[in-house]
Amino acid sequence: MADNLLSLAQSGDRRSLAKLLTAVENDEVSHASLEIPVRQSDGTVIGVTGAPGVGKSTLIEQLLAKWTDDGLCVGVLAVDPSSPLSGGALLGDRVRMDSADDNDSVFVRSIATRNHPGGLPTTVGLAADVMRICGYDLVIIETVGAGQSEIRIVSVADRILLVESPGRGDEIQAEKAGVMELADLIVVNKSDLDGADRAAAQIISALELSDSAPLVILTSSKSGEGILELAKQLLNLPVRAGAELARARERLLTAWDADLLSRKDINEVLESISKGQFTAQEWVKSKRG
Ligand SMILES: Nc1nc2c(ncn2[C@@H]2O[C@H](COP(=O)(O)OP(=O)(O)OP(=O)(O)O)[C@@H](O)[C@H]2O)c(=O)[nH]1
Ligand SMILES: [Mg+2]
Repeated sequence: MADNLLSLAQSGDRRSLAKLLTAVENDEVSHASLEIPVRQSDGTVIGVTGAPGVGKSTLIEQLLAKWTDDGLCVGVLAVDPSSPLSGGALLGDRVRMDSADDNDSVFVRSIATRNHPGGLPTTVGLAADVMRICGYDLVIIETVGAGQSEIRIVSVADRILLVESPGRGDEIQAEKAGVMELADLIVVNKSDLDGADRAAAQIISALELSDSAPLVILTSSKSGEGILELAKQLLNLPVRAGAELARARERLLTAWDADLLSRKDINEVLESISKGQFTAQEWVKSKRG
């Protein structure tokens, strides 16, 4: 059944692609069952992350307009935390991006993160790979970058764009540290607002110590500043050695976690640890032999 959906989706049938992505989301298919290889990183899957409200979706819409004008087909995966708090904003996203979805060269899909402890990056990775082999030249993954689990998701991407905006204060420093390490490009969006230059200068000075700092660009979805440059840069982002290593680390941890959590005896192990029959460290050691 999934085979059939895949070949229909590859021939351009959008409903089949939508159904196939649902099967991916529900963990009903895998790279193996679909007989598709795990993609090698080639710069075509781009993660876009950043705090809530910095303008990620608006930026993506503008990039879509530019790229599709240039003849590219683009898939978008919006990773949806499904929390009641951000539900409103995300619903807004869907409505807005759905208008882009009328266009045959764009396919937008939300993926819910609930009920996916640890397994989500694998799901998102497969969804991106499916879009790529169905003819989408680029796949953009939008995720709200607020914690470790989002870093994991974003590490599925070949290149990472971190979006910032002015006036978010110093609290950004701590939260950013992990993602900055993974980013290939940092955008200070909303450059039409006060404080954008200062925010960019702060980021650049925070990066001064690193060997291969990511490029920092100012953009505004309102005035259009920097959008064309961003669209161009994202298609040709060089691999940043430090980021590649940091992403490899996240991918390894993800694969390791997924493997561990899929053990048949995982519930017994958890129960024994919770009852104090052995410690987590003891169990890990015993498995290492
Ligand atoms: N002034 C200004 N406002 C912007 C700009 N880009 C986006 N906004 C506004 O910022 C708000 C949030 O934009 P979104 O694109 O939804 O931000 P987001 O990062 O996708 O938000 P979440 O998905 O909820 O994390 C909206 O009200 C936008 O109109 C910009 O360049 N300048
Ligand atoms: Mg958004």
